Amino acid sequence: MKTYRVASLLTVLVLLAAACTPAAAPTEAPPAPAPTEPPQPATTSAGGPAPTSPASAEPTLAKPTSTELNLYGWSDYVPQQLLDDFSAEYGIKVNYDTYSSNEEMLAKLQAGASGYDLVIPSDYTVTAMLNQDLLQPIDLAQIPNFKNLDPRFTNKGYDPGNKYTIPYQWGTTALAYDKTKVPFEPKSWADLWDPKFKGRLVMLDDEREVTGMALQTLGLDKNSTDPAQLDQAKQKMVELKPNIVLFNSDDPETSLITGETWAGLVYNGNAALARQQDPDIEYICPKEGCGLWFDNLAVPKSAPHADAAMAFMNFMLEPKESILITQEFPYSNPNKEALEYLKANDPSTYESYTAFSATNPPDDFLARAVEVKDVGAATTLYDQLWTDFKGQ
Ligand code: N2P
Repeated sequence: MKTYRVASLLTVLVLLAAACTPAAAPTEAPPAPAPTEPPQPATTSAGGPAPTSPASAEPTLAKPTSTELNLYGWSDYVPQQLLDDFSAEYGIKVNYDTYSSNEEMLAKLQAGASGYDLVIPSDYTVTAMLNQDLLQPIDLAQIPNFKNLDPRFTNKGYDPGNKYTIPYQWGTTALAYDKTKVPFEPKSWADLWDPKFKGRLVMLDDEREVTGMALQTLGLDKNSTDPAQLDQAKQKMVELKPNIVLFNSDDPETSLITGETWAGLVYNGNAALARQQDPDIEYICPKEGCGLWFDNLAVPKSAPHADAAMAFMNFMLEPKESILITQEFPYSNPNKEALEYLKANDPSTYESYTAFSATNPPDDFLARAVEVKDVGAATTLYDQLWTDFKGQ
């Protein structure tokens, strides 16, 4: 008993000394035995001096032990080079499975798909996933490159404090057109209903954006949950159908480039990709308004390789990795250090990025862009409307 008291006292003194020494790591000291614990032999209970490690501002990053990462992301959205770089750095094989809409990804996870480590939900889908307890928290201490992000794109309402998500890309959903093909210059969504556009429009296969556009055209809230208003939107969409030749969310830019379509509702990156091939492509936020979205990396609760997912989130925020995204899939990049890197290392891409409304929307464009919000129970109204509309 006497031996124990002396040992405890020694331990406390050692801990105190460790806590007072700047170079020591107090958290690594063995805890003092609780008084209720049975006495320990003197040889093991005294504890040695706490192991010391050099003081450093950089947190120690956990090295993933997983050897695979299953990414489930939008099609045409994550550059193969970025995945290859990650594999080379960490010895982790990446499998990239794709989807074309938030709804497709969510339905798959809701149905119990459990092999995915990383998904890329938009804002409103983050809300839905959090409400359904489908995501796991992330440890920002393991993602020091988070500091590279422009604060305008962190701490958003759908995930205060970025407890579950890391910004990936952001953008708008608006009207792209080929100025040499359209019969007149569109200024408003309502212009797309003109019979001159018969069989010449492309629409994203995106129920919230297309319905939202119809609502905006009617002067209604893009996130309306009123069944009567949604019915009005559906009627309006049905009237547009003769002008729509294609629903495509993967590569709608192709039809604009080939001339199959003259105009349509697309994501900003689609317009930017079209513009690279065809300088006559314009991209506007019509006077009734357009869409605004923020896509994020997130880790499903059931992820088998969450450690690899966390490592990837930090890795893709490295400026030289992040610019691979902008170079290949020119949506808007929330990583301000990456944009600086792009400016210094690839000035021509940076110049096209800053000069075009799709990648760098002017203030008056953004002022009319409305974020898609989770509509809770009304989601089924949108789902039903979309099925009816597509089937008609
Ligand atoms: C990539 C689609 C971009 C995602 N094909 C729009 N939120």
